[in-house]
Amino acid sequence: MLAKSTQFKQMLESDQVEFILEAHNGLSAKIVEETGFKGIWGSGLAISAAMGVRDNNEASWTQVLDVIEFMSDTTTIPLMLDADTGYGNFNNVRRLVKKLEQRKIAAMCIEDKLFPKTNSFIDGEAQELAKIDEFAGKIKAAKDTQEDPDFCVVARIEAFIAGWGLDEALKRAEAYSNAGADALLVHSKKSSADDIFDFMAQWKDTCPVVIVPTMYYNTPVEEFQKCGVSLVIWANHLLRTSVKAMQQTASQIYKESSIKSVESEIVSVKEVFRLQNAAELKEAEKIYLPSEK
Ligand code: SPV
Ligand code: MG
Repeated sequence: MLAKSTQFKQMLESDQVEFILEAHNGLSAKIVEETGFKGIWGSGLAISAAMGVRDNNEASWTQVLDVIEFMSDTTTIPLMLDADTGYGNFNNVRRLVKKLEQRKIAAMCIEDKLFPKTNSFIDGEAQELAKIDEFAGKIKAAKDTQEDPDFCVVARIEAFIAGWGLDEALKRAEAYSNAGADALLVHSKKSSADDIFDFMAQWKDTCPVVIVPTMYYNTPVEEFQKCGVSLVIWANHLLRTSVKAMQQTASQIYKESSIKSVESEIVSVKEVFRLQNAAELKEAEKIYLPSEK
């Protein structure tokens, strides 16, 4: 089997548009893989929400690292970590890359905002962008640090989010591509994909483009393929569906003071054991554990 980083690089470089789905812990990561997805988005929003904190770097970077270690251990497909701003300056980024490679994380995405970051859908226009050369330095530092040649650094451009528009987005794209980024993530909060189409029409295509259509979910994916997007991230949908399921089940059990009616609506305990691969442990015990006569 190809290294996770190589799998990810091939997705970025393939001719067709590829899709990865958000996960926020080992279990959801496993479900993403089992479903057939070729990759996992380690979403900062979803991981922080699952921890019960805000998407403002309230969880420390090593706490995030612990979560994605579980996600990586339980899967064979590549994971791209949403590493926010890189949790500091170029030096923090260098250490991060080292730790990610040790955990077989295929890629990281860093965004050109300031630490501590704020989610792009909260007062985007009020958010300050990083200086272009400072952010380019982070990208270069990451690329100079990685030991696995296929580890990917995706540079996320927040120019549209912060209200700067196309020219600024293109200027940043060129600088980040020159700094060595393996791909650019162009983010937009519009309900149409106009920002993305405008960008793609002008982009010189020196490196692949990644998008996050959370807000422009109505746009048919063929449009993304047509304009040359390489990778689409479905960024938070397992988190959001689990919130709904948990709210419904919690409320039903609370109202009925009984677990009888929810039983047929939730997975069996056996299914949980299957996802945990309990069967493998049984087999291993036969080999390694002396049986008591
Ligand atoms: C995330 O999933 O954490 C992202 C995408 O960064 S967004 O929430 O759209 O900023
Ligand atoms: Mg994020």
